[in-house]
Parts: sequence; C-alpha cells; structure tokens
Amino acid sequence: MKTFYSVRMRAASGGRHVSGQERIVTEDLLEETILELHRRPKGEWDFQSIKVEKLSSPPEVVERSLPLKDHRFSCVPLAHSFVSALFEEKLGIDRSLVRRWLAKLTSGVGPGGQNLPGALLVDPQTGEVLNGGNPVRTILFDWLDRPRVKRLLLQRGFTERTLDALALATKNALCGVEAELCVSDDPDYTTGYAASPELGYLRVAPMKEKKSPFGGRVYFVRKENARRVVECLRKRAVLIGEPNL
Ligand code: PML
Repeated sequence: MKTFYSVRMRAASGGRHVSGQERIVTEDLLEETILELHRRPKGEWDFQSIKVEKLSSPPEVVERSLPLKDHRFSCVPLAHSFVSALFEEKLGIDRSLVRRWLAKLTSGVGPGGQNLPGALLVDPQTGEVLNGGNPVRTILFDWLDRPRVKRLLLQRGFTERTLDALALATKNALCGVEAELCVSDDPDYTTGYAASPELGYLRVAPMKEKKSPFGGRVYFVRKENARRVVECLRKRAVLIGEPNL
C-alpha cells in the first residue's frame, strides 16, 4: 500500500498572510513538492512554514468535483444580487444575510478590517457566527493527478486559483458545508465563487472591486452540525479525480 503525505505551506510578511498552498503526495514526490511549495510565494515574505504529515491511511478518492459554472456581470452590485437571490431561492438562505456577508467579505471581515486566515462559520437559519468566531481552515485535499487537471483547467481559460478553490469547495461540500461564499484577498483577482452541493461551484465575476485588498470565506453550517463539519474539514483527507466541467 502506498504511503501518502500532506504538505502544507504558508508564508507571511509582517504578520500578514502572503501565500498558502497544500498538496497530498506519495513518497516519491515528497522532496520535489516541498521545494515547489517553498518557491511558491511570489511576493516578499519574512516567515514561511512547511508542514509535512504522514497520513495514517490513504486518502479517500472522490470521482468528480462539484460542477463548475461561470457567471460574469458588469458590476459588483449585480454579482452580489445574483448570488443572494440564488441562495434565497434555491437554498432557503435569507438574501439579506447573504448580502451582509458579501459586503463584509469585500470590506474586511476580521477585527479592525483584517482578512482572516480561514473561513467563518455562520448558521444559515439564525445568522449566528459559530465556533466562537474562530476561523476554520479546510485542509487535506488535492487532485489525484494535479498536473493533468491543471493543464485541463488552464486550457479552458480558468486559473490556478480555480484549481485550488474547486478542490477545496468540493471537499467542503463533502464535509457538510451547506453553502459557501468566497472573495479572493488578492487585489488583482476580482473573481470569487459561491458554492453548494445543489448549486455546484459558481465562479462569479466581479465579486469585488479592482485593487481591493479584502477577501475571505464564509461557510454556512447549521449549529447542530458545526462540530462534525469542522472535524471533517480538518481531518478527512480527500483526493479528487476529475473536474466536473
Ligand atoms: C476562480 O477563479 O475560480 C475563483 C477562485 C477564488 C480563489 C480565492 C483565492 O484563494 O484567492
């Protein structure tokens, strides 16, 4: 039986997040993956951590990702209206709650307007922020054959961010996240996404204004499920076979 490793890198500058990436690889790819992730951050950093963890059992293989659809709008308010109306109609999540969170994500969701190093959990029925407001990171996910899926997505005009975000959103759906909102914190990347098992992975542009440094993620999870979902996001290792394009 093959041994698998999780390799996770994060880099920061002056305490601010600069770059984060993760892979699940077999032993033969371990060294080159560590080096690849070390070289990964494009911007300056003064702190980098690379964590390598041997998985106690092989990751679960999921055949296909969430289905990917692209939605483009002429401005941010139209994009936000589309997402909030859809969440209300298809998922029963109050549109004003969705609008409020989209507004927060695009204006600094953390204390003092900081971006958070993970997602906030919000109950979709009551709007309560769960887990004591502590951000939760989804870890232990990757593509079964990352280079091939990357080529496929780039050929279709998607980006490497899509590659990572589609895998992450697919794992989230598997763990019981009912719906998710994501705004990139990269000032030059205005495409975000909204995802759920019913809706799939909806790339939405523009989710924020150009040059805005704000972004983040909100996971809608019912309070009674929060503990189980967080456990899964942190512990269940998942490899995804094909992008569902
Ligand atoms: C996409 O292009 O599919 C949206 C990706 C959002 C990525 C968020 C981030 O990690 O910056």
